[in-house]
Amino acid sequence: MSSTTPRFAALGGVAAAAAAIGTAELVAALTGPRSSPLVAVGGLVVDIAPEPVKRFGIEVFGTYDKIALLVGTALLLGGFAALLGLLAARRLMASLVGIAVFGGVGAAAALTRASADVADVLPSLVGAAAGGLVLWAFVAGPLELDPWPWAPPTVAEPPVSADGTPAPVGRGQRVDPDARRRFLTGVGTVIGVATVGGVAGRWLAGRQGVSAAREAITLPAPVSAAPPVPAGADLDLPGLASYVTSNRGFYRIDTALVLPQVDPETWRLRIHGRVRHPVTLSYADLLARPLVERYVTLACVSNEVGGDLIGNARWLGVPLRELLDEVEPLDGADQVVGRSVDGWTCGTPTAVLRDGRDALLAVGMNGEPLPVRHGFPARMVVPGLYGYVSACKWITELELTSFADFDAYWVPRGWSAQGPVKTQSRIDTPRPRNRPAAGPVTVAGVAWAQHRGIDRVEVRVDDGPWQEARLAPTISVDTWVQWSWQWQATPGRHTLQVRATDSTGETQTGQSRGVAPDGATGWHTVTITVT
Ligand SMILES: Nc1nc2c(c(=O)[nH]1)N[C@H]1C(S)=C(S)[C@@H](COP(=O)(O)O)O[C@H]1N2
Ligand SMILES: [Mo]
Repeated sequence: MSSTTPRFAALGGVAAAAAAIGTAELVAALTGPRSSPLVAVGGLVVDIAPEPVKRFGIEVFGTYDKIALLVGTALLLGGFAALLGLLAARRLMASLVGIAVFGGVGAAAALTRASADVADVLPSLVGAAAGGLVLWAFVAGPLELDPWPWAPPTVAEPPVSADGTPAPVGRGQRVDPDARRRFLTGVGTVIGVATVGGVAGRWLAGRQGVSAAREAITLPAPVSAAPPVPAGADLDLPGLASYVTSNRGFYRIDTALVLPQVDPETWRLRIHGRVRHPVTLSYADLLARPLVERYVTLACVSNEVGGDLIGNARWLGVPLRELLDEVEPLDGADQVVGRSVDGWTCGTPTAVLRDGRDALLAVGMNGEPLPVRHGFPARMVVPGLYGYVSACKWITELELTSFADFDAYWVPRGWSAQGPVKTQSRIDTPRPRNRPAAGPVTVAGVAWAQHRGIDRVEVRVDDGPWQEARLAPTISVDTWVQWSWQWQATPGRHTLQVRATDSTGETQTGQSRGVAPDGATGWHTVTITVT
């Protein structure tokens, strides 16, 4: 059927895949970024990947785990495409069916996404059609159109074997240079056009975002302002995390491959389930209520000992306790499920939200409307609980239910249904690469035990006695605290360790445990070479 050499067939396959993806991204500019097959399949993979794989992704790539996933997917697709090209050179129909299967997988994945609609299958289907067309043009060549500019290369002289029959074309045979040039130009053109189209599609999709709507918002002043940051709370040392984390510097963890763009005009929060008076609130309703502003330190359960998946911000919002009091949870409704527009859920104990702590339905972060990546227009922030059980971003529902009746997103994936933050401490300076000079060295870091508060931080050198560090002032039991300790450092390699004790008198355990199922334990340990 084809005279294409294997390398060229593979290239044709890659060009077909590029055409498919570029076209799909362009169509997704109309149907929404989450209908892009890359994003939809990636999202499905994130949801169904076994827990250890996901943890590996977060550990190795951290906040870049999503980029890594997309790049990995693209590489994998490229490999498959090359194989499909090879197949096409022999069995065109089979390879076209292969492309159709890919398109079908993309379309099906798009349909599994939360709040998907039928149009979401279009990017995958139109993309697959474009890919099939390109593959056909390259590998089989439309015979009626001769000479077709993208005709597959032909051998200059048909080789003839000893018995006079034409020998099959294969590896190592020479291709007519003109046909070869045409083919490669065709491949280059298709890949170029597909890339431009794909990037344009992404860009167009991004422009439909809610940044403009967000920037137009002026948040009302709180009726209860956050206490000011006490003087000296920020030791302001190089390498030490600042006391208040900027919005740009704040860690981001979520399962969303593309950021949900939620229009505050049409956004609604439905509070329902096992309640006496279900209610639906608009963004304007929220802003019209008395708002409070509080500093709360938010931490991720996937934060390793010494890790940086933690930040402290000033949140503005409606006390969740007040909302719950109004809807009146029924007996037995011991869990409040926060549900995001993208279907993600977290389950928070109703009692925690009503015990008087500053659990907020937040609309503001450090004096601005919530950044889109941190949950615009509204999210939950609950002091003392890890984010995965409490900090639902892009929230659209609060459903009162029970822990017995519903498992939130991470629970069937092996994480604990209850996620109180563990008492932890971290050494920020010196770091191993600093190689300080012998003499006085300031050792400093942060410690946290949200909603219990830190009572004491101790440091030790080379397994020596624990020595008490100085605690900087902090705002409340819901925020982290900076600590420092003067070390008379002597030349050589030394091990520094830190441990914290919370206000209940409990000192963090030195037993090292990983992040699953309910948060890492152990003492942060750094090895420093003193010169
Ligand atoms: N919609 C949604 N909200 C979410 C998540 C998510 O995956 N989807 N992840 C949670 C987790 S695990 C954490 S630690 C916090 C992180 O909040 P941040 O990204 O604003 O730092 O958000 C929580 N809220
Ligand atoms: Mo998290």
